[in-house]
Amino acid sequence: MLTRRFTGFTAALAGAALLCTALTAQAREYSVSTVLSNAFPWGQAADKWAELVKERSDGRITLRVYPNSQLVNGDQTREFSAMRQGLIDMAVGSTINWSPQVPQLNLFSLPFLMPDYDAVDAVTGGKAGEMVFDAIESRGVIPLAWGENGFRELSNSKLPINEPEDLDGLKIRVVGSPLFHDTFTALGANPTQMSWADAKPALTTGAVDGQENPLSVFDVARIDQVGQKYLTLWHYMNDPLIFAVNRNVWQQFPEKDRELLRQAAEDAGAWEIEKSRGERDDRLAAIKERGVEVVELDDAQHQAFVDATRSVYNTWTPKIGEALVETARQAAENR
Ligand code: X2X
Repeated sequence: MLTRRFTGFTAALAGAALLCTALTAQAREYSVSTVLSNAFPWGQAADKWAELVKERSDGRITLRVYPNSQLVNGDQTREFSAMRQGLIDMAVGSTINWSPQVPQLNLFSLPFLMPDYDAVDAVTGGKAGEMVFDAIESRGVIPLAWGENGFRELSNSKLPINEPEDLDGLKIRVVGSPLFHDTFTALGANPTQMSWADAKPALTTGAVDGQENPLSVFDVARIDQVGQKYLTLWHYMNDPLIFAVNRNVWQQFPEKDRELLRQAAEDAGAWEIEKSRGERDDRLAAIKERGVEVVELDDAQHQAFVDATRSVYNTWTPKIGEALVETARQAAENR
């Protein structure tokens, strides 16, 4: 009896030891944070990254995507800090949401810095992009590749916006950087900062009159259903995404896995950028089809918005860094 019990106990111990070995030998799962789910290009970019990494590592490395900013309780402006601290292993994040911790990331939010996709590619793919990546790395996070949330367009429930004066007094939901507060204040609007999680409820109740987001977000989140009847295509900023990894996590990977992760991020980013740009016309058609009144600005109207926000560009340039802004400006100009 005693012997049998003892045998049972040793067997259990041996079993536990085996389980431990199996667990340590088993590949670790790495968390990847995103704000938007895979109903949107943003979440699809993260899924693609996970898929490529799994495939190319023969299942050794598993990335698990956690959408809706759930790893930071909905507060997307804390994503970068959480990744730096190691609460999150990796992220595909917006430059806007990380800009409170990395001031250089405000570059992309400078009003009308990048007029078209070629300008975006010239900035992210050139010296300015390298400078931005250096700034991220100096803050303890390893950036790997670019993706794209898209050109942010302006919607509201009250009236067609053709000129800055139309924004007078409108309550606009804005994202996490104080730069947006300054931009909308310069335009005469009444900006309120809130997370994406709070934005749709605020639009639904009429707590705010308007918002700005890429067409893909407007389309997939069905922003037209919460009373946003007017949409102005002013392309005032492009919102790039960055694939990145916590530094300690990165350092634990052998060189060949780092290369695998980086290449997979680049391929996923390029895939997502092409797909999301390619879908833009169809999204716009779908939005119009639902009865949203779309305003496209002529050159003079566009210039009026550029002029009205020039002061923001000038005030924020030294905060971002004169050299970085100048490098980006030239890249955009010589695209
Ligand atoms: O909050 C937003 O507007 C969103 C989803 O576009 C970002 O996270 C920047």
